[in-house]
Amino acid sequence: MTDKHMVFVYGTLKRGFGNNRLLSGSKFLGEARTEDKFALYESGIPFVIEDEQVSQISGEVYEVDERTLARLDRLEGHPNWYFRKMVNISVNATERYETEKRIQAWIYFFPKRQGILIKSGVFQ
Ligand code: PCA
Repeated sequence: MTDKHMVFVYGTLKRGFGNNRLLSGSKFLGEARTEDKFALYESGIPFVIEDEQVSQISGEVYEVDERTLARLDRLEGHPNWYFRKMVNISVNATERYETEKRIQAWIYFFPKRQGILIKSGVFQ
């Protein structure tokens, strides 16, 4: 059994965006948001900044295997471009009888502000 990792994605790895193909073999766990506030910037591509508190960030959570995580790291340039860290995430209920779940998942932060601030925390 290979290791499983939870990954929270907020940008080009989401459904409907080009890089989501890297997650085509991974389990989608639901739409989600960060528990803590961060800052989402965009200049063509999105960047979440760890040390600025603007809004919760919206995205999706996937369960990925070791190999997929390594591919994501390569795509995002971890740890030299984006860097991956563990954060607290609330995953939306997918069924009416469910409640939201609190989990810990990896997120790709970016080290410096770039482009315009998206105050809603939603990249689209
Ligand atoms: N890809 C990663 C980080 C930013 C980006 O565009 C993601 O979707 O979470």
